[in-house]
Amino acid sequence: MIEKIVSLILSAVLFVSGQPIPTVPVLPSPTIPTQNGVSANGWLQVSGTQICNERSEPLVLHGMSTHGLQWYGQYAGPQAIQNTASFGANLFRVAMYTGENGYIAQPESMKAQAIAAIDAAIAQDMYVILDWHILSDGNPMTYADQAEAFFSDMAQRYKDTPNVLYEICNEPNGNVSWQNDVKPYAQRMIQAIRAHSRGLVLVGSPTWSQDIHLAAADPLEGENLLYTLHFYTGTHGQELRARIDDVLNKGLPVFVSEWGTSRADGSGGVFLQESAQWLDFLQERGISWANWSLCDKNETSAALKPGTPADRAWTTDDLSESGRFVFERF
Ligand code: IDC
Repeated sequence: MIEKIVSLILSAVLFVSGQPIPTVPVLPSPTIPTQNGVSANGWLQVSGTQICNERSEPLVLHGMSTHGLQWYGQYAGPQAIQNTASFGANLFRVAMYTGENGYIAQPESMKAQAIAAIDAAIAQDMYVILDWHILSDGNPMTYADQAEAFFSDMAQRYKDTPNVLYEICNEPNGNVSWQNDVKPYAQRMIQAIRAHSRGLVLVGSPTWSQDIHLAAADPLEGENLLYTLHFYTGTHGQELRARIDDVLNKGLPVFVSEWGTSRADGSGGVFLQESAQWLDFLQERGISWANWSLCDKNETSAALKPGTPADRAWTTDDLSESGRFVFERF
């Protein structure tokens, strides 16, 4: 599309100026409008605090997170993922809840759903985060054995696939410590994943993945690790942004694997001015992000209007206020 426009402008200019019109090749429109997909960038690596592509060029990932697969799995299907890619996203996050009738209650079907979603994102040339979505089970150690078996299996399955990023614990919360719970848990998962894959590993922290300063004071050993910071623009602001700058200065790579335009409970607002301020901040620092969430639930953080079908293409008319704002920023 861009090539076509450039070529048309060029032709017009040359026509008016009376010079011969060179033939500028018009490339066929790619199925995926994003120029920042996996085929163009390959395996990701962390260099300093920045994600880089295979050629060590900085790369920023932008996209959507699903809601819980067990509730809104239809929006993790091939058509919904293709729709998201067609708006320009190069990232998709597959939120597989552990509690709340998720993986722990039904491991086989949840795993099958996660694999189907990952494969659909791969088909769209997207990077895709596999998110072990702990929430009501606040301490990742609670299901560490299941997590270890799961990540070992998935890292083996996708060992030759540069698309997949591993988010090992969505949001530790409650009575949980970095040093005694999250860090040792992360060490176990990193070992399990690294036995097969060099893909990026995203690590959470206590207080719903806000305590990156604790990780910065006592970081993990290893390569291609990033630390997640989650925020909701109706609740979190300057204090958390200052915290990000603080840890970046200490050399800690940060990935915003979940943020919302609402309050932290997923409702209220939407807070678009605050959201713009946040996204500008992230952009200036080259920080990647995924927005919560791709579903039609009647809550302001949902990107789709209630009743939006998952099995057809979407126009901006199908997007909620939040969805219009976020998709515009891809
Ligand atoms: C919220 C959903 C809401 C659901 C609730 C409990 O938006 O519909 O009822 O979970 O499952 C998070 C979590 C994310 C939350 C989201 C908004 O990672 O699961 O989703 N949030 O509350 N952390 C901070 C906010």
